[in-house]
Amino acid sequence: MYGNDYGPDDAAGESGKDRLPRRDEPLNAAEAADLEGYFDGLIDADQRIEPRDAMPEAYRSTLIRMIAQHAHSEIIGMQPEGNWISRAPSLRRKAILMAKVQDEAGHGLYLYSAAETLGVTREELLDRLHTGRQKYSSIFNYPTLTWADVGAIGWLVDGAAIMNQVPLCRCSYGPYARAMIRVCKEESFHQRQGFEILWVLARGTAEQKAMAQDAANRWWWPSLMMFGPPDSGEDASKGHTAQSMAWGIKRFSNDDLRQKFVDMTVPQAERIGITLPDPDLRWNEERGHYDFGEVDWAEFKRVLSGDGPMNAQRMAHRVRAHEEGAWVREAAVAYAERRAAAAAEAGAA
Ligand code: BYC
Repeated sequence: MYGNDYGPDDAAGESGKDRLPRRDEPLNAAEAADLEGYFDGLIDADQRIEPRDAMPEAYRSTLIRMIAQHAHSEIIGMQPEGNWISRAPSLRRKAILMAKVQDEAGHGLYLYSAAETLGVTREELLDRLHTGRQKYSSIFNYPTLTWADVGAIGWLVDGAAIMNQVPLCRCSYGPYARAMIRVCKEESFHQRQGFEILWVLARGTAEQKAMAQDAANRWWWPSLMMFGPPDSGEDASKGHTAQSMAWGIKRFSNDDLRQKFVDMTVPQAERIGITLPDPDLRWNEERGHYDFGEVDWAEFKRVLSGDGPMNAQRMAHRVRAHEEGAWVREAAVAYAERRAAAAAEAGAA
């Protein structure tokens, strides 16, 4: 077992805390005898935990839950947008949308790989998804009714995703933090393409403008739900946030990120020329933030329990795609085995 030997040079490390020296030798006897102390020391020094470091079981299982849920969201998130690839309004829009949906598949792959470093297989994670034992983001249980929804997903859903994921580039678990760096770069492109779709529609015909407004109306509240339930003030002890922040997995509360998202997005809506569907939305000079209305948490709970508009369809499609893809997985394994056998034979010769 080794100490934490990655990290300070990547996107992490603005904490200013002293770093433990980089390690490239096994733990000494005292460190090995006090693994919990060693783990806490790494966390206190704001260093990365790597797969080969000892870690408390609860830290490991929290990360498996969170990274797997994130990976599942990426691949289920391909469905609402994939719905529009064959109907994109121009060749340019189609090419951009295909690239974006492929990016989401890639994000799923990095994230399943990151989860696998915690000692769980991809097959097991997919099985947990398909049997409802793990979740994916609530947001993907809403339908994409018009082309403007593709714009709203890019602008609002990817905008919310970036707000949540940029701090995850500083997550204490190395493989997740490193995966997030590339994911966030791609998400920023996605967010801009969504903004641009709505910008163009808002400058089009009256019908196109109405379509952009309708999409924003339908996606605004579900986007605010993406950040998760309230976890500050009197809700501070609810959910996983306090423990995950103590472990350096989460860097901000759900409520803080939601507020940052609202503050970032309201001026963007004004620039596009669409209104956000919240009569309580207004700048609060004293707080230096926008006030906004109450999220419908009963709706969030309904969607999480499987009763959203698209839950059944999303899962049925996912399971079908997995079953129909069995031959690809079998062929890939057979090919890898044949190559390995050929390499072994060449090595023996
Ligand atoms: N949907 O204590 P909390 C994308 C659950 S991909 C469903 O705050 P935590 C994109 C939560 O799991 C976007 N469930 O939990 C892809 C927990 O359940 P349990 C996905 C939710 O984990 C393709 C309970 O509620 N991003 O943007 O500390 C195309 C209590 O919550 C949700 C990520 O996954 C939700 N929205 O914080 C386009 C980012 N929210 O264990 C775009 C990584 C909460 O009590 N994940 N729950 O059964 C995270 O940052 C955190 O896991 C969350 C929740 C902020 C989401």
